[in-house]
Order: sequence, then structure tokens, then C-alpha cells
Amino acid sequence: MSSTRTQVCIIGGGPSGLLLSQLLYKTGVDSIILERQTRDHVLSRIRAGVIEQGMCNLLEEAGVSTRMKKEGFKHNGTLLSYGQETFRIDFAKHTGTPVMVYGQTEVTRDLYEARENTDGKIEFQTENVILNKIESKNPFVTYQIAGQAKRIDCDFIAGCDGFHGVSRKSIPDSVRMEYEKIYPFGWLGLLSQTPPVDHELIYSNSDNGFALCSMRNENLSRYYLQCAATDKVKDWPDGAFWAELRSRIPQETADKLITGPSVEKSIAPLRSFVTEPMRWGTLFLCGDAAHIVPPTGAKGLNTAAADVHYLYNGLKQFYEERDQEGIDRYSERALSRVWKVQRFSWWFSMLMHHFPTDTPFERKMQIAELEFLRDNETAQKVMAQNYVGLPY
Ligand code: RFL
Ligand code: PHB
Repeated sequence: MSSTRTQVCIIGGGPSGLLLSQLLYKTGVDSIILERQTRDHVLSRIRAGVIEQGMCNLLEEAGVSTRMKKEGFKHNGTLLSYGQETFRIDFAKHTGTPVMVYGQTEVTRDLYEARENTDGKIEFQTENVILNKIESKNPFVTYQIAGQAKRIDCDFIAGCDGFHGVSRKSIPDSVRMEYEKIYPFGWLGLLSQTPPVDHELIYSNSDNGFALCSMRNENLSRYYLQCAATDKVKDWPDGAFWAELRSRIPQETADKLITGPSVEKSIAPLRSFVTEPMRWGTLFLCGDAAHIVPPTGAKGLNTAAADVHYLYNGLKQFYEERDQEGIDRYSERALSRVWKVQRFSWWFSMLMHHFPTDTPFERKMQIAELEFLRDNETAQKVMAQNYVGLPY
């Protein structure tokens, strides 16, 4: 078995793992990333599109914000619609802070390039990753690449391997608490090389269900439809998608919609999930490995970045000052913010979707809440503060 040593072994080469590795590199801490897939596979996943200011700052600190600043779009508000009614939540007025529209795929590409330019160590196509002795001072990770057994000894392990990874399950069942809510529908996403229907995002609650009009750039649009949890992509040819989208947005907007062939289409389930604690011995969970939010409000990637912020600062404090306070309080700090973001994503999801069990009363409640939000500046401010991102 070939073996090596690093300070922090990072499981997962998605945005959490890459950002943590790049920030650690900047502060002189050595890490190795183990990624189950190929680089191309990771970069083929179309996911989040909205980045909070806090994450933008972290990307800047990591030295990977040049392209985002050039090609990303600052949004100072978002539109909410129900029936034929549309109103705007003004981020600039209520918080003084915009959000950045720049795809997760691009963030990940920038991070891979930065790691490659600085001789970052990333092992792709790792199999059978096992976390060993995580409760001791001498943890190690074993894995295989193309059948060859390998071992990494380290000080700490960062579990950045997403919802289906191995890290979370390495925390004993007896200490791990999991909180979950499954929503009885999914989101069908479509990417098309067409100009966005509006210069801002539109979240729409219609009689036919939820729809979202989003974008990546002037000629790349991302649209979503609430769909049945059992639907398959093949059930939704492009024509059916566009017709359904038109029926779920106000007529004025539907009239402006420019359609075209899809370049990607996928269905994501909706789930709220949190695991506690986020640290066990030398293992620290980060991002989707520890929690999932429904995408309403675009918080998945941003919450992953907030975890990276707390963990990176804790590790920096440990290596630079030999002070354990940051790592000892990592789980508590991260979870305090995670639960607030869970609340916002849950609230916004409940407000905007149709639930199969909804009675006409629940529908009336949604409309009353949307009208309250439309007319009440304080409610708009609360929404804006959550949408642009809670402080770290
Ligand atoms: P990721 O991106 O899932 O990356 C984890 C990485 O770990 C690898 N991995 C392993 N590597 C080694 N050994 C193992 N045993 C491993 N098991 C897994 C995986 O291959 C992967 O590369 O987690 P990370 O880095 O924490 O980043 C989190 C974000 O990706 C996530 O929060 C968001 O993308 C969530 N999300 C969305 N968020 C939004 O804000 N807006 C969206 O529109 C949006 N759409 C989505 C999404 C998540 C989706 N998933 C997870 C199914 C759409 C989908 C389909
Ligand atoms: C996206 O553009 O993919 C996106 C934007 C906002 C969301 C979810 C997804 O709330």
C-alpha cells in the first residue's frame, strides 16, 4: 500500500472541498482532496446560480474571484409573482447588499484552476474511501484508485463529500442526530441558450404550481418547474416544459418568454436535512455532507461556503496560534447559522409550492402571506436580509 501524509485530508472535490483546500493553501496548510468522480463529471453538474456577498468575499480571500467579478451579474432585487400579480423585493433598499448571479459550475471551474495552478493535490476516481481512527489523534484515510490501495495519514479530516458521501456515516449512530423533511414534489430544471425573460429572477406561485425563471448570462437561461416526485425527465419534452412554464407565470412575462432547445434538463428532489453534531473527533462535516435545503432561496451552496468559513478560520487559528477554540466551537457556530438558513428555505418553499394535501384554506393562507409581503416593508426587509445572506 502506498502511503503519504498531509495536514488536512479533504473527502470530496465539490465546491466545499475545493474552497477549503484553496483557503488552507493560502494560509500555508497542506491538504489532499479525494474525489470519487472525474473533474469533467464534477463540472458537468448544473446546480446553484446565486451567490451571497459573504461567499463572494470568501472567494476573493481564496484568490478566485477575478472571473466572477468580470462575468457575474449583481442583482439588487428579485421578483415574486402569484397569479397575474408581481412585486419586487429590493435588496439594495433593505440591506444595501446585492447577490451575484454566477453558476456553481463556474465557481467550481475557477477553484479547480486555482488548485491546479498552485500544485494542489487532488486524487480523482477514488474508490472505497474509509475514514479510520477519527476519534484518535492519528486519523488516517484509506482508499483505492484503479484497484491500487492507498493511505493518507493526517491531523484532521474534512468531510466535504455531499449528501451521499461516507463522512457523515462515519460518525457513530449513537451520537448522530438527523432531522429531515421530505417535500412531496421535485424541481425540473431546464437550461437553454436563450436570453432570460427578465433581468431579475422571478419566483412564481401559480394555480398550477411553482415556477422559477433564473439565468446564467445574457444568453443562457435556467428555468425550473415544480413537478411530481415520481416524474422522469423523459416525461417532459421541451415543448411540454415551455407550455407549462408559460401557464405558471404572469401573462405579461409569458408574452416576453423566448424559448429554445434545452441544453440540460434534470430533476432534483426537495429535502430539508440537518445532521448534528458537525464535528466528531478529528472529523469535520462541511456543506451537503451535513445539511440539505430545498433550492427555493438558493441557499445550498452558500451555506456550504459559510461552513468552510468557520472551519477554515478554526484550522487557521489552530495551526497559527495552537489555539483549539475555533475547531472546538466549529459545530456550534456552523449549526447556529445552518438552522436559521433551514428556516428561511423551509418558509420560502412552503409559501411558493402547491402541496398535494393543501386545502383551499391553505391556498388562501399563501395568498394572504404573499399580499402581506407585497404591502409590508418590514416583512420585505426580513426576506431581503435572509435572501442576501445572514452574517457569518
Ligand atoms: P457536492 O457538490 O455534492 O460535492 C461533494 C463531492 O464529493 C464527492 N464524493 C466523494 N468523494 C470521495 N469519496 C466519496 N465516498 C464521495 N462521495 C461523494 C462527490 O462526487 C462530489 O464531487 O457538495 P458540496 O461541495 O458540499 O457543495 C454543496 C452544493 O453542491 C449544493 O449545496 C448545491 O448545489 C445544492 N443545490 C442547489 N443549491 C442552490 O443553491 N441552488 C440550486 O439550484 C441547486 N440545485 C443542488 C441543486 C443540489 C443538487 N444535488 C445535490 C442532487 C441541484 C441538485 C441536483
Ligand atoms: C438557479 O439559477 O439555478 C437558481 C436560482 C435561484 C434559486 C435556485 C436555483 O432559488
